[in-house]
Amino acid sequence: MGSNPMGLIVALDSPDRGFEDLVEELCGIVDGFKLGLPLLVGRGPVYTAALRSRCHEGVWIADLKLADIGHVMKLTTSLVVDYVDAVIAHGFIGVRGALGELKEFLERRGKKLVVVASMSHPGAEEVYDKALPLILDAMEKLGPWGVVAPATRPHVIESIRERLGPRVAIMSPGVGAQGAEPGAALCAGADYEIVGRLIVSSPDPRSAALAIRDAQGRRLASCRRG
Ligand code: BMP
Repeated sequence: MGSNPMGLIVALDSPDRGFEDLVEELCGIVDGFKLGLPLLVGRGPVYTAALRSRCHEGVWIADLKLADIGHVMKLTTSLVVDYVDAVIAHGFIGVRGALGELKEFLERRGKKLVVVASMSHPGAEEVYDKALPLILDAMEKLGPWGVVAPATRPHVIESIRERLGPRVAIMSPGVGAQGAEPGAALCAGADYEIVGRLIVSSPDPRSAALAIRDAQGRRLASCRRG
């Protein structure tokens, strides 16, 4: 990865509002969209597929946060797989009978698997970060296209990048509403920052996205100089 040093993915989560105009406004300005579970369940696949048809640029990710046996994860994924590029599953479920089957299912359809390696909220230190060495062992075996790692704890991103090398795409939520500054995760080795409320709750989402891109660029320039 690392081909786009300033990746920005917008998280669309709320089921209570229409995202049609926002997607059209941001199409081509950001590097993709992440469809959250409240939106996917609340609005259903007809709505979310129609949303995707408004923007064919960038990577579209179904954030199903799957954590089940392979058989059930494949059933769930089949509901969205035709109109997204990637699906997110939890990392703690392991490879055999779970992530391995899901990866094969997605790859046969030309789609990507993204696995949560750790999370951005404080409680991730209680369990997820402690299990990180085991999860990274599993990721080495599995070879997912991408992993999720917290912008709120850049040292976790650094250790994932060091362990998994340059090929895996690291996607980092936690920017803005959860406290991380734009660009901090990129400086730690992430490829994409995932941003929800800072963009979607702004009265002017396009300007908010462009301002985040500027801030990412400034932060990257300063961390590379340092
Ligand atoms: P916001 O920028 O509004 O805090 O949204 C963050 C987005 O990233 C949400 O869609 C959330 O589900 C997701 N996310 C997260 O916040 N932390 C994680 O560890 C993993 C996530 O997918």
